[in-house]
Amino acid sequence: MIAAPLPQAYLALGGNVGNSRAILDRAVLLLCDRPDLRLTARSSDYATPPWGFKDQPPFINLCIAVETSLSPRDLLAHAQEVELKLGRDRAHETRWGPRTCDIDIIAYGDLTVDEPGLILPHPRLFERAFVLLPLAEIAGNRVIAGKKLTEALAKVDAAGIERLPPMR
Ligand code: A4P
Ligand code: MG
Repeated sequence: MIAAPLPQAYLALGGNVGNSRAILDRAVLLLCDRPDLRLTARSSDYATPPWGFKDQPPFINLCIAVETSLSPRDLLAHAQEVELKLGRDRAHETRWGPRTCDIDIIAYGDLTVDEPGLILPHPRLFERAFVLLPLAEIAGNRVIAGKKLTEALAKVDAAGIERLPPMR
């Protein structure tokens, strides 16, 4: 019997509190430390100017691709558990303000979801060079919500974003 291919999801990670590169590296390890989720691609780390609320330190951002048998809801719950393990404290955050580790689901297969607490594809994807740049590195030809990622990237302002060399 040939097994059906697992859904592929894209996750965006970001943080600007603490040693963000080490924290996000650990987040990728924790996310993938289960048998029903497999890492298939990981972008470089990027240093990115703060978006939204500007008066805060720069962020580190990266994107990963995973194959998973988790449902979108279970994937979100798992990502939020990882955020908590890494010290995220939602009770003391301001919207778009500083955080240790934020994990967004950018897309899950070609699924469209618009429910309380889960919107797919991520509603602010096409405004955010700090997501589009790392995502285009690992999936430039991928089309999300009818838009090819490399073409979406060409339409946003990526000034000040720096691709970082590997840590090791
Ligand atoms: N939620 C709904 N859909 C999703 C989804 N597809 N993935 C809900 C993840 N979560 C989703 O999340 C608030 C709620 O969104 C969750 O409870 C979940 O049920 P949050 O992480 O507290 O989001 P937020 O901060 O209020 O809003 P948003 O738009 O997700 O912002 P970010 O991305 O979290 O904003 N600048 C740079 N350069 N780099 C960054 O990484 N990040 C932020 C934080 C601001 N500026 C930034 C960066
Ligand atoms: Mg978020």
